[in-house]
Amino acid sequence: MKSVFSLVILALLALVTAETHTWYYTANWVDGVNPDGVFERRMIGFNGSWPLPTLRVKKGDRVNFYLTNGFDDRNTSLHFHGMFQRGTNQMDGPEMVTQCPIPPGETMLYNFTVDEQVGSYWYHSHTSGQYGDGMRGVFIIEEPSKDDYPYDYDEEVVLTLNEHYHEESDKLMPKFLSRFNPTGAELIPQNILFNETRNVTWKVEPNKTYLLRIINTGRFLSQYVWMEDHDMTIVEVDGVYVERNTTNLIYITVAQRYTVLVTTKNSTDKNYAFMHRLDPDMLDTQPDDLQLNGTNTIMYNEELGEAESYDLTQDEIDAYFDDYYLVPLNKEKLYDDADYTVTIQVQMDNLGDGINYAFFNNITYTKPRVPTLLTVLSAGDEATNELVYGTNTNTFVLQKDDVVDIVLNNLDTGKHPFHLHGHVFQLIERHEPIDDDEDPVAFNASDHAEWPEYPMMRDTVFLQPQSYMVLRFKADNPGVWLFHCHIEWHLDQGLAIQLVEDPMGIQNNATQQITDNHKEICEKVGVPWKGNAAGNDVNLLDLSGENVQHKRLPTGFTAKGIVALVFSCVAGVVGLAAIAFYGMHDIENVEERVARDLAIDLEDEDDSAEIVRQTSSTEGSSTHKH
Ligand SMILES: *[C@@H]1O[C@H](CO)[C@@H](O)[C@H](O)[C@H]1NC(C)=O
Ligand SMILES: *[C@@H]1O[C@H](CO)[C@@H](O)[C@H](O)[C@H]1NC(C)=O
Ligand SMILES: *[C@@H]1O[C@H](CO)[C@@H](O)[C@H](O)[C@H]1NC(C)=O
Ligand SMILES: *[C@@H]1O[C@H](CO)[C@@H](O)[C@H](O)[C@H]1NC(C)=O
Ligand SMILES: *[C@@H]1O[C@H](CO)[C@@H](O)[C@H](O)[C@H]1NC(C)=O
Ligand SMILES: *[C@@H]1O[C@H](CO)[C@@H](O)[C@H](O)[C@H]1NC(C)=O
Ligand SMILES: *[C@@H]1O[C@H](CO)[C@@H](O)[C@H](O)[C@H]1NC(C)=O
Ligand SMILES: *[C@@H]1O[C@H](CO)[C@@H](O)[C@H](O)[C@H]1NC(C)=O
Ligand SMILES: *[C@@H]1O[C@H](CO)[C@@H](O)[C@H](O)[C@H]1NC(C)=O
Ligand SMILES: *[C@@H]1O[C@H](CO)[C@@H](O)[C@H](O)[C@H]1NC(C)=O
Ligand SMILES: *[C@@H]1O[C@H](CO)[C@@H](O)[C@H](O)[C@H]1NC(C)=O
Ligand SMILES: *[C@@H]1O[C@H](CO)[C@@H](O)[C@H](O)[C@H]1NC(C)=O
Ligand SMILES: [Cu+2]
Repeated sequence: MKSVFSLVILALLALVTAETHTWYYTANWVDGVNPDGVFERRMIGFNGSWPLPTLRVKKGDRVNFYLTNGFDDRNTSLHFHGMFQRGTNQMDGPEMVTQCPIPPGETMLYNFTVDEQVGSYWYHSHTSGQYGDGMRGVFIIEEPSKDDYPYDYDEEVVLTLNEHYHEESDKLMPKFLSRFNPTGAELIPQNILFNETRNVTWKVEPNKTYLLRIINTGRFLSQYVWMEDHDMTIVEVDGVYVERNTTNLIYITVAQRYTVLVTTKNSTDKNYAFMHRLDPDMLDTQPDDLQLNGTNTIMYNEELGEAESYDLTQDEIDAYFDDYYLVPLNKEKLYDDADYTVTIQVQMDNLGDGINYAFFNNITYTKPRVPTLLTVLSAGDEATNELVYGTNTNTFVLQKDDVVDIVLNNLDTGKHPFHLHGHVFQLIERHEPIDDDEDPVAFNASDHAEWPEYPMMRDTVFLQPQSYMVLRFKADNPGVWLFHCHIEWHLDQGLAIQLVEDPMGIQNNATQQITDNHKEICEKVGVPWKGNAAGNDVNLLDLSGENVQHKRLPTGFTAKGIVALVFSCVAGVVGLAAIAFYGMHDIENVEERVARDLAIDLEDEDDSAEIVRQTSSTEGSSTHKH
């Protein structure tokens, strides 16, 4: 009796203290920003300022975020990265997955609660290229009081990491997704950013413990993070508290968060370097003028000036902390064996338009004509039939409360950071990287490693080159959740699948119904809010008119054909400087890469190879290097 009474009191208290945070912001360009101190450009800000504000809420609060599209020439959207959005799937953000894009002049209300989560998160546009242009910010969910935090600390500090391009995404993306870039070489950034700028001074006091929230809000590159003569104790990853584990070096992919405790020295007789470095293995080429390292100062004493940079050897870098070994503080056990397994292989390949795409199995994610959540809501009993979601959206329907394994086999030679919306998952196995000159290794269910008793959990995790990993989660959150590579280049190449979790549970829930505000946005932007992936709401099984990927290359049309074509076109039309600009410095290497991507034997066709070499030898540009 007494305990029931106190529970009621507690519930009432929670109601009393839960706050609604109402924010109104207009997204638009901000002119004359100079994040890296060497190049002025415009960035996407809120209400005329950039960088974007850090939003803070407490567990149990409600968020009412009114986003107005202030651009005159583009749609937008907003994703709160890592939020479960339980019962509020349409507030998740990705356009054509859970919502219609917001057209210029319109306002969308993102209305959700944060009942179950705490920790470091972030928010960003989920419309191509926009977050790389600056539309990104930090979102912190605090415990109701600092005493509820499981670890002691004195002060909390936020730190975002990023890479930076001098050009806008509107210029970059067409160059990347182009037949003139047949190997899909990602464009190279011009700089590395620390807290959205460079050469930062972090003023600290001696003998204090700082809770440092490190968030990679980049669009492409992982970063190494280390400090001169200071350790970092990891206590939280992607909003999941972990048992403390101390390291001197963190490897953080885009979209990941590491919250660490740093205890300062007792004396103020020295300042120390705070270093970070872009992962060079993810770059196709490394221009001489690209600074991989950023040097910042842990400032104990202003009179002593900035710290000198502090290097690690390659061996030390290679010994970065592997997040696989972290243990969730709540000791969540390995879930039961999977009820359902999604096995997907990652592959990069060219389609008939000559462009290099990314595939899960043989499908490159192609947007449906109706946002998938709105198809769920309007498809009646057919919502459980994968067909209504289209043949090119890579959609999997999951049963309520199933334990699901995602097995990822990587046929590509690159690392990829994968993110699941609406969940954290257990990383139950991750195989080491396989060298370029060996064959990719795939997961074998009847011959797997021993799985941990308490697997590490988070929402973004990297997959090693030509290797595999297995993720496990519970389908306990009805909604449509995107699972994708968080490298913007690769998402735009189509490296995504959609998980439709418990479609009938979505349909039958009052809180999941389309809001009037959302319906109006769809009408204004001209996207139907009902029907199958082809927009057909009469015959749900008729998908004629759906968006589909380009046709495959005709047989006989070879990689070297593309390369020869590309180089003669580029040389003729744009000039050879453009080749270097596109990142294809080493022409013979390009040829090999295309051949490998297309599984073609180079020995057979010497003529087109000759064309390629001749083209390359006429080149005299100083940016070309071997
Ligand atoms: C942003 O601008 C809008 C109007 O342009 C204003 O109503 C709103 O209060 C501003 N938001 C903040 C947080 O200042
Ligand atoms: C950082 O330092 C570099 C090299 O000294 C300088 O060129 C750049 O302008 C600085 N950037 C900022 C934002 O202070
Ligand atoms: C906004 O989205 C709609 C629907 O996908 C599309 O037709 C329109 O071209 C987009 N607007 C812009 C400016 O890109
Ligand atoms: C609707 O969704 C919420 C959040 O997931 C859940 O708590 C509630 O039980 C659901 N209602 C029904 C009728 O399924
Ligand atoms: C936000 O959602 C809650 C729950 O569905 C609803 O009661 C409230 O009216 C919504 N807020 C606004 C401003 O629409
Ligand atoms: C990063 O920027 C935020 C917001 O301006 C600031 O509160 C924080 O102290 C900065 N972090 C570091 C390490 O300087
Ligand atoms: C460090 O701080 C602790 C309390 O937080 C205090 O007891 C101790 O004397 C301090 N030591 C120095 C060297 O300042
Ligand atoms: C600072 O001094 C305290 C005792 O006063 C000691 O416990 C702590 O280890 C010292 N910290 C460092 C970084 O030396
Ligand atoms: C920066 O990074 C590179 C790794 O490519 C390394 O060789 C170099 O010495 C680093 N340090 C500094 C201070 O530039
Ligand atoms: C800490 O990490 C190491 C690997 O770096 C691992 O062996 C150890 O089990 C971890 N301990 C905890 C408590 O997370
Ligand atoms: C993928 O392959 C399957 C079977 O091999 C085939 O049915 C399907 O049409 C292919 N899809 C695409 C988009 O090529
Ligand atoms: C998977 O492992 C089993 C057991 O070791 C083995 O018999 C089988 O050949 C393996 N399959 C593949 C495709 O390697
Ligand atoms: Cu990727």
